[in-house]
Amino acid sequence: MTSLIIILSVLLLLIIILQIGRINEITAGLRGEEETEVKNANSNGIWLVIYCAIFLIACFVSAYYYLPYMLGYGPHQAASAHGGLIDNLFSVTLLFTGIVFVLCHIALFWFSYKYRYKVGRKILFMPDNHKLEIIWTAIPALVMTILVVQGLVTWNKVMADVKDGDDFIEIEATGWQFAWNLRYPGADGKLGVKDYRLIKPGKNELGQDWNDTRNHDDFNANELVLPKGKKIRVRISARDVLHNFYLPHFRVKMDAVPGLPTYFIFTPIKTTDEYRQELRKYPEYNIPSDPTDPKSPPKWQAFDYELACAELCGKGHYSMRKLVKIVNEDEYNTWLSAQKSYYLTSVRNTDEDPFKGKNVKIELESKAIELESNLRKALDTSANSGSRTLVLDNIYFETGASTLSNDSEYALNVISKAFTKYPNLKVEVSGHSDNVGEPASNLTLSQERANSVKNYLTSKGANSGSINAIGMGQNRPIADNSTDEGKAKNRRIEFKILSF
Ligand SMILES: [Cu+2]
Repeated sequence: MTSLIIILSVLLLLIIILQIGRINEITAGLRGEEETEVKNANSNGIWLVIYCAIFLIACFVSAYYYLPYMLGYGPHQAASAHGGLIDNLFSVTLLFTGIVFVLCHIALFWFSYKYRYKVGRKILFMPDNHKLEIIWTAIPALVMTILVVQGLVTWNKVMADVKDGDDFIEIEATGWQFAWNLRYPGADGKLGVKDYRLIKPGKNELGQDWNDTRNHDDFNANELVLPKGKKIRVRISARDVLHNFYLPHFRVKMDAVPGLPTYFIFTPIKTTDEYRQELRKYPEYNIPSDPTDPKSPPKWQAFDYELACAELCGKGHYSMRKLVKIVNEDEYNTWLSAQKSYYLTSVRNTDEDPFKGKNVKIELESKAIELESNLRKALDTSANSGSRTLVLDNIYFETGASTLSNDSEYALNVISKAFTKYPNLKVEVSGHSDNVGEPASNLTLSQERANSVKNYLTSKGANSGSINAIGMGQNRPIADNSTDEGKAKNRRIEFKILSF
């Protein structure tokens, strides 16, 4: 119905215009052609000048009206260290093109008024004019040169890669239809290698090579959380089609190209909260964020930085939006420590894990850190003496033998440091076994294993008289020997602090 009304109205309008034209023709016939033409030319000329004035005023008023929403103006100053350079580039370009825009429009409309039809006015035919040609070629060429040179200088500054010894955090953003995967390097600060041939949907989205131990602590984040004031290098790649890694508030924008990794380096200089406080100063951001709910928080409070895909990559393109949070160093570290390694949570000891059933460095290291803190507590004179026995579940022997495996070094190094720190430390090292095999041979093996630990510690400087090594065999289980896990718990070395 509405479209029918619209079609009818347009038709009616056309008929009216047609009729006006015919009336004009008839009156021209009555008055004389020339008189009418002069009159028309006069009124056309005047209306064109009026239109030009209204148009230019509207341009400036609308620009002023939208100033608080435009990047680079009002509260939207760049939130990155390099952002100002890019804003400056836009401002200089806008200045030149703005001058040309205003002057051209004034000239265009003024000329159509000034040189409107007049009785007896002759048209000047000018085939060419060298001087004019030179002027209107030289000025744009000069302006273009200034813009291009400034652009190149800015590009080289913004795109300079990190140098050896630079302090920076490297993360990775991989785009696909339709999501971003954000990968952080974990505690080692290094992203592990990946290979597209290893990609397995739902199991290994990036194709991370689990043989590379640098992958073991990498984690994927749902939001881009970054600390203020730290240099960030983003590795950008795509898995299917072209995407674009765009952080508008940081003036970061780079294509994500399948098969061709790109990068962008930037330093956030405003936390999310600081940016919100800037917005708060503007009345435009003090209205409810949800226009239908007057009780919703004001716009400034609902503001968040965002990551978008700025390439029209398909119909789900819009859903590639992710939240970006810039926080202080402390908050960042708290967030970091709450993140879980993808390998340890989803790959470890599955069929995908090349280290299935074996120790991995990351676990050995975290067990060593745990032991260090337990040992510190055990040697704390203010703590009660009940906690002076430590169960060492991270000392490993070769199967059925008393030879220490290399993986034991993580735990033994922690222990030997205690002997250096406390020269009077006296301990009892006891070996325990599960109930598999003969009790007598279990007793012998546990004694030999305790001896191995003692020998290792004395080789690292501990006094042999301060360590009493004993074998307990299967006599003191701490878990149920009927399950595999229970047996594993029972095969252990205990470290009892006698005095220090
Ligand atoms: Cu995309």
